[in-house]
Amino acid sequence: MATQSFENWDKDGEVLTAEQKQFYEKNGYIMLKNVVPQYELDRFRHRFQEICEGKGVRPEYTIMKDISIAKSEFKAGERAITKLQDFNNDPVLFDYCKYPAVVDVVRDLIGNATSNLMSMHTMLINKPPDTGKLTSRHPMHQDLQYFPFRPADGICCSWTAMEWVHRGNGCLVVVPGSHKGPLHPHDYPKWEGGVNKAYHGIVDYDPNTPRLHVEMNAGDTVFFHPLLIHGSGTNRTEGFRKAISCHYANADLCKYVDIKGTTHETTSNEIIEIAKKRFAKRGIDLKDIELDFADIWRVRARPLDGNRANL
Ligand SMILES: O=C(O)CCC(=O)C(=O)O
Repeated sequence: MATQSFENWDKDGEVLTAEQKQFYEKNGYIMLKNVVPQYELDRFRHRFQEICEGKGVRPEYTIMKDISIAKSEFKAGERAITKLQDFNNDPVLFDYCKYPAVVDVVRDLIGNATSNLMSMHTMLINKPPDTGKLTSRHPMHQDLQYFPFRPADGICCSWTAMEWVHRGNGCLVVVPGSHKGPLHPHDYPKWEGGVNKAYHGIVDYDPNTPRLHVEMNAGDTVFFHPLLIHGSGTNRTEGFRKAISCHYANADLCKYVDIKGTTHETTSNEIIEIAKKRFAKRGIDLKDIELDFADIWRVRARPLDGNRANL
């Protein structure tokens, strides 16, 4: 197999300099300016708004609502929806995952020009104005908690700001270098105002851990490692804070692993239950069927342009 770019942190990549690659290797993230142009972001925003209005919604999309807004007068539509997931087959939104300026960077971080890359997990995060219950926060967590494939170094997330994101509207918060540590145990935080579905946080996370607020303009993109500890703050503005994101895996390197008996079994059980409910809505009863967590990811994942290799 050809050398992966990340095995050569001291060499320039195709688009990143050796210095930029080393920054990622040391800190677990890198933020690049102006990666996605405004006209593409406008297409993604428009498509998201259509989905919020129920137009062209495919059965596999996961549409998540803010727990406190869902109980308020804004039960539906863009005001209530915090997240759209699983848009790998969306004719407009998947263009983000394929966007060359994003993919080229990912290749430099987890593979090389010929690696078979897969889009594993997709999200459009729409952080609405907080109701005062602080449910717009996202607890500090590691994305690897949700993934039954390894190695972690073969996975990278791109997260693109769709507008100005800053401390006031709940920008991303990262703990630089934390990707060098282990995967920590996760659970729902015990927040008074409630916690959104599947927003797990690191148990016993020390809020005094030094962290960095990543303020970004529209189109700026942060690339980060799946073990990087991160989260996001409350949206204290009257506007939405939108970002679009894709987790990529190098399918030549990564393989599904059995996570039974590990610290992320609770998360996987919850995701399996969500999947079963979705089938039940379509009249398919899987109540007594044992679903394999890896199969859920096999169905979700989509190759970018190559083949599935191991995934
Ligand atoms: O966009 C955000 O607020 C954080 C999203 C995030 O970290 C996640 O969904 O895993």
